[in-house]
Amino acid sequence: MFPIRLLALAALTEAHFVLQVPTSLGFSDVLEGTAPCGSFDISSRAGESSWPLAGAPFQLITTHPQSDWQIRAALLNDTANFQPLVPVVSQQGTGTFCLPAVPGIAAWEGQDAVLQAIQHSADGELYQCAAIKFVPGSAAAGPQSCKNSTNVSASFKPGSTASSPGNSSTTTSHKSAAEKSWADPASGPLMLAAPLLTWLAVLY
Ligand SMILES: [Cu+2]
Repeated sequence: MFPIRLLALAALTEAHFVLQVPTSLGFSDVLEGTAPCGSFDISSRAGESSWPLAGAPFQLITTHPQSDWQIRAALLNDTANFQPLVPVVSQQGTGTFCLPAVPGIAAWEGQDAVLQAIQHSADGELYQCAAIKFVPGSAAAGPQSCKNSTNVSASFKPGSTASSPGNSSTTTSHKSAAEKSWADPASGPLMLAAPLLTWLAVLY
């Protein structure tokens, strides 16, 4: 009995996070720290989701009590160039964490893209991806399950402007990509301002 119990405990401890919406390219407990997609093939189109430019739900389960999140996207034909969809999210609490309407990138409408979720956790950086395609139209309705667990809270990190949250060696490259994005009027901070205000209301 004891070894089985120990195994279960270990599995829970190592679960890190599991992307639920959109459909993940895959989840591997052991290899979730492997960039850019937790060891899964970034070019896979398995489970491709349509992503309305006005927003789509983003939902996961986390086992870490404190994390910073990056939610980014890249074109399938340019996967070295991830762009932030939202500023860095600072999140507390374990369980379900959901953002009901993460906006898309208008300039990429109709093109194959890859969503990437990065969890900056006590275990280091963890990754999952999803095949998505930005489509026109109003925000998609979130699933019933899109509700933060009672002990889960989140806020945008002040001054993060959707770049990298910290002090890792990759900050510089992320930042240059982000700055390019913000310089583009089509996806600049003014365009994001309205959805972000909506979100803050939902998050609190
Ligand atoms: Cu973990």
